[in-house]
Amino acid sequence: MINQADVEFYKTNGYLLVRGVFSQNEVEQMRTAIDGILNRAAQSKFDSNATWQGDYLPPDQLKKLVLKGFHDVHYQDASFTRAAIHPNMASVLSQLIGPNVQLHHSKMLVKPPENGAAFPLHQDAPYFPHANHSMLAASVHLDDSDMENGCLCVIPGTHKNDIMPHVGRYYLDHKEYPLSMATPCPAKAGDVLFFNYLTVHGSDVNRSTRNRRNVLYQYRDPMDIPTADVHVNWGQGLMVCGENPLYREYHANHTLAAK
Ligand SMILES: O=C(O)CCC(=O)C(=O)O
Repeated sequence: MINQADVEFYKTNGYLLVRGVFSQNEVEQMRTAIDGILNRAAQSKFDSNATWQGDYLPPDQLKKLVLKGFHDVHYQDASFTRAAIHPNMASVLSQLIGPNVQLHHSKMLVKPPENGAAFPLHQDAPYFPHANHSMLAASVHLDDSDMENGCLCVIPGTHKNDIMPHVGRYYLDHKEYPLSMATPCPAKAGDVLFFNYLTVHGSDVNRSTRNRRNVLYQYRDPMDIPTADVHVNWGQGLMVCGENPLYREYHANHTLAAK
C-alpha cells in the first residue's frame, strides 16, 4: 500500500493520506453499519449530540451543531472489526508503527449536512498519553470530504512537539491556533488519513448539503504503556499485527472502563 517515501513523509510531517485502502463495497458495508448504529441510538436512551463545547465558536453557532460520535463501533458491527484488521490497514500500520500493532479504541464521527460539528485544533495525546508516543489515528473516510463538508486539517510537523497546553485538556487556544493555520486534507471515500496523536489537527463545520461520515481507529505499539489510567475502554487491546510481548505484564484496568 505504501512505500519508503510515504514512511519518510509520515516521519517528517506526522501524517499520511493513503488512497483506496477500502473498496467501494467495503465502504458501503460500513455506511450501512453507521445507519444501523444511528437508528438503534435514536430508539434508545443513549442517543446524544457529541459536539465539543467551548469558546471556539460563538454560542449561537455552537448550539446549532450536531455530531454523532459513538465509541467502540467494532463492538457494534462486524464491518468495523474487519476494517480494523483489514490487510491494507495492517500493512500501513506495520510500516508506520512497527511489527507489533494493537488497537486502542474506535469511534464514528458523523457530521450531518448543514450543521455538522467542528473540531477546534488539538492533539489527541492529552486524552490518552503514552510513554513513547507511538499512538496514531487512522481516520477512515466513508464520504468524499473537502473544506465544505468539514474535512480533516493538520499542522505538519507538530508531532515533533511534546504535549502542548490545551484549554481544559480539550483543545488549543483557538485565537493562537485558528483552524486556518492547518493544511486541509481532502479525501475520497475509502481513503484513510493516518496521523500521530501529537499531530495538531481539527476540522471545520460541515456547511454543505452532504454527509461527512468518518470512522476513526487509534492504534499503538503494545510496548508503549499509558502514562495515566485514562480513556480505558473494554474494546481495547486487540492485536492487529505481530505479537504482544507485554500480554502477561500489562493489562488496562478495565474496572475504569465506561459502562
Ligand atoms: O473527524 C474529525 O473531523 C476530527 C476528529 C478529531 O479530531 C478527534 O476525534 O479527535
